[in-house]
Amino acid sequence: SMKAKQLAAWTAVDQHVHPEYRVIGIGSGSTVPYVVERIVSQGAEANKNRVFIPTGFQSKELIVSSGLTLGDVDQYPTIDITLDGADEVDTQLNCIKGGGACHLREKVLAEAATTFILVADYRKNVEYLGTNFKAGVPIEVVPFAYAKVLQNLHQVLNCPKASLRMAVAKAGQVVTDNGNFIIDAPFESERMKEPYTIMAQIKMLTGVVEVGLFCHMARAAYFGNQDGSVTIKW
Ligand code: DER
Repeated sequence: SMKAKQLAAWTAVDQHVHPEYRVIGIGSGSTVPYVVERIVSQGAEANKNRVFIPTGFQSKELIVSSGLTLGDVDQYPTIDITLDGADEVDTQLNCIKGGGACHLREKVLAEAATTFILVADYRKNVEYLGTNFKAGVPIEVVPFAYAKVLQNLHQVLNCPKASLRMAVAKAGQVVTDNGNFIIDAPFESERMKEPYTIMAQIKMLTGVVEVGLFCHMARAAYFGNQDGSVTIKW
């Protein structure tokens, strides 16, 4: 719910976005706008020397519309802190990302960041991945290889339900900010208990650009709860 997202975002910003942080990565989704809202509230003085790196079109629009300075990832290959949402986060802080089809650039900024922080509502706070998020592991693939990768998932990785992500507000398939396609690959719960294994197997399939499993990357995860409390995993 909205309040829970805002709670998570504000708490994370207050605890991690220090005045000396100059280069800040901003993720995508519906929770991150509250992150930006809280950073803006730190004031013009605090933000005047900062640059904000986007993880895609939505993130870029959010930065610009909030009056914050847009930075280019080429100029800032090292980022002080990246804050982003997630589709689900397990007890080891592994997470599923890519519900919004932005996980390639999100993972680049997560890896480039000294500190990577997740913000989400209580629905994303699980013991094992796949508990609530049933759509499957998002996989960005180059168009040329999507049918081959689908076949590999069905026949080699034993994931019969893997499918090409079709668009809702557009005829045909989803196309990412990078011009690629998305495959959603639902694995049974036992295998989702070892996300690193699955991530590595998928990543090795030629034509796969990036996998929406972020393993051992986050420093902490903030979850807003319905009762107004915040749960922190680290
Ligand atoms: O796609 C992603 O990984 C985004 O971070 C997104 O899925 C987060 O979801 P939210 O809208 O609940 O913040």
